[in-house]
Amino acid sequence: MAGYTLVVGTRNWSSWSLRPFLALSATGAPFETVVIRLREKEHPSTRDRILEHSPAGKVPVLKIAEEGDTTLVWDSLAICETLAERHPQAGLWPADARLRAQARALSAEMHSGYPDLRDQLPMDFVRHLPLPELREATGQQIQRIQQAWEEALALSGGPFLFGRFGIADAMFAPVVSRFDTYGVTVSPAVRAYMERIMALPAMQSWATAAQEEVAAGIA
Ligand SMILES: N[C@@H](CCC(=O)N[C@@H](CS)C(=O)NCC(=O)O)C(=O)O
Repeated sequence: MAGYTLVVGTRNWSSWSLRPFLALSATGAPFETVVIRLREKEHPSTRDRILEHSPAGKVPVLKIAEEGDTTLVWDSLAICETLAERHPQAGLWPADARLRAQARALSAEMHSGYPDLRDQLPMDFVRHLPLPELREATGQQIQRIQQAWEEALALSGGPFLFGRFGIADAMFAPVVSRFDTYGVTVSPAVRAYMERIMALPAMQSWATAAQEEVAAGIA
């Protein structure tokens, strides 16, 4: 059986790391977590430490040890795709081809988009912060995300975006956290979806780890 190690950044801040953590947790496979402190400038800096694990110089990274070899998968969406392929029973992509196409499109939209949202509302998992004055583009991105979630939930019937919890939910989980942190106004359907995501055991365990980082003064 393969041994998984997931290399992640500081849990309170690393939105990219949260996604594969949720997807890997959903497979039920055992895994170890290695945490690298983000925003460390002194040697060994964050960059030095990440480079010990991946030449791409970014977290998250999944290491798959099997048959005497270790395969590195870097990039959050690539890790999720790899897990979907290796754990078909986890249903990380919907079984229905049309829903799967929508789930893929939405995940890719999240992966490559929403620069203003990322810039103005960075993930700060455990804190509650005032909503800054939003640029027009940020407001539009917040509206687009809510519209996309409502459409997906209506299309699939829920409880998650495409039925059971999957990659699209994992990709958007950091946005759920951001909406919560900054008290973004959301519709009742979006609020209910956010509560379902926040209640996931894997989200709770991420929250506990992030709280410990904040209490220790490292996040
Ligand atoms: N496209 C990448 C982005 C990963 C990324 O930007 N990771 C940030 C942390 S959340 C990072 O490694 N920052 C460390 C640095 O830039 O030194 C992915 O999806 O995994």
